[in-house]
Amino acid sequence: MERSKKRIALFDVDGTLTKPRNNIESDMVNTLRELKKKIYVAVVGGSDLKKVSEQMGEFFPELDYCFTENGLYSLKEGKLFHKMSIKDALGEDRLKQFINFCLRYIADLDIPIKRGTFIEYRNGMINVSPIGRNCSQEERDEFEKYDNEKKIRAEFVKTLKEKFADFNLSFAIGGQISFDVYPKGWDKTYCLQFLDEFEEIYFFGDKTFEGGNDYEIYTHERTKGYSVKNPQETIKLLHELFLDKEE
Ligand code: M1P
Repeated sequence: MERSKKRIALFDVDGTLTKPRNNIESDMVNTLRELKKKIYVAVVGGSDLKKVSEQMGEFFPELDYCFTENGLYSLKEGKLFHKMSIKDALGEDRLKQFINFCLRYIADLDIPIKRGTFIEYRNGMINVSPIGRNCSQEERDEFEKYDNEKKIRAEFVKTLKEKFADFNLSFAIGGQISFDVYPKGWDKTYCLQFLDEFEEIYFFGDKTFEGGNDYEIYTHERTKGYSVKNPQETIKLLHELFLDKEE
């Protein structure tokens, strides 16, 4: 049966479809397959294509839309159709000033451990990690706990907001060990411009609190926002909203 363009379900990835930075599990794949028989299915993640495609695993080719880096690198039915660059928006000089400042700030940070890849440059955003992105899963879990208590990332973001107030940047703490930086307006709502044809957009995310990277899209007038705590809660909600309903 032809699906109508009336409804689309749009999901955050980490904490919503998968455990943070983990791959999708088979119960979620099966649920999304059932859902796709009824409505369109898309994801919007802060991460880049490599990470989102790894995490979505066997369901990745089945996505109707895949908005990586908040939609700054967007695919429809597996094909790239839109790309935006932070380098062009900010200019090399400002970009360099910003990166240099972050590296100095991290060098002076006294935290229990540091690893490598403190700055990850992506198409549409910069990802900054005080511990370094190539820490192990155990080290990332430890950092998250430490950061919850010491607010290392929140302090860092506060400093950057003051120092670079005229750069027109947004900051989002979306995961466990890092935060994302991009021009204002390039948050997850950016992807909504590509979904004009849908009457109803159901958004599911876990970081829906103010300051979380799902907040803007969760509260946006174009979406019906649902806040979840983990993938199991997402599955439960999908049953209540779509799968267990006779249509
Ligand atoms: O999808 C949420 C976030 O996932 C990762 O965060 P972290 O590595 O800190 O757990 C990053 O890819 C980040 O960009 C993204 O927003």
